[in-house]
Amino acid sequence: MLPHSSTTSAFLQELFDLTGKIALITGSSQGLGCVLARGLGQAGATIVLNGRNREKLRNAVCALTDEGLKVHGYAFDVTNSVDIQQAIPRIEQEVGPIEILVNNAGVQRRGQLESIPEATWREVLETNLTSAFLVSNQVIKGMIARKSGKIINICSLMSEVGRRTIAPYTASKGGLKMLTKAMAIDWGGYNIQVNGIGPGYFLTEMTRPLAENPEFDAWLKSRTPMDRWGDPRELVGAAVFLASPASSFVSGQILYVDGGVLATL
Ligand code: GCO
Ligand code: CA
Repeated sequence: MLPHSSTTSAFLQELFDLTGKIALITGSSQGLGCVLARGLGQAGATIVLNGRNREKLRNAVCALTDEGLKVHGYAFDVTNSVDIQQAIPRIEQEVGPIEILVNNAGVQRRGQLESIPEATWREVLETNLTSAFLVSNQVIKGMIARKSGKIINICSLMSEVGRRTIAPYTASKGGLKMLTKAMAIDWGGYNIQVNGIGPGYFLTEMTRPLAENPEFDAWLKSRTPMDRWGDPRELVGAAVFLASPASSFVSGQILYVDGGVLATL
């Protein structure tokens, strides 16, 4: 194995280095959001965690700080426009300009569509879709002024296909895919790239009930060419790529990280 030449390291550093960049990841005190935040931090970014639960947020900030990362935490509700209008300027004042925004906040509420209460429908759409609109429209002000920025919307396999009992989530993630393209169109002229990551099935709090169900586990593996669940850390590469100069002319794309599920019937 040839040792990494210094020119190779310098080249890679140039392409994927996030040092000096500030990244806000919504819904990042646990789950995929926290794993993505850790990855962006390990790539050099100063990370700003967000969640509604102050206790969970504090624990996540402490854990990532103990790992030597530059971390801040701001508790605000990404479905509440007043909360957002106060939080974003505060973050930009106290930490600095948000150059990378990851709209990750999301909830899953399962049930037969005909028995989904209106309040549940609204909760899913507001958390998974409207939040991206609300938070991005605050962060975009600085990005437009600086003529530079990266937005990554965490879509889903369900941006393309559905399955029984998750209609609100599927609708929200389909909307998020198209909002990603719409953002790329409206904001491309300011040198802002907007892309999505579409995770397949990863082992997280959200999917634990599924993984613990032997039938679902067997079905999922039969539907996945790589025959396994994803490890959340396998999403980090896509996030670093879409957050870095390496993707400077990539916009409006959804990068699916799904073990091949979408490639097969
Ligand atoms: C489900 C799961 C999925 C995953 C993920 C897959 O109930 O099928 O919750 O929706 O969360 O979104 O991409
Ligand atoms: Ca398989």
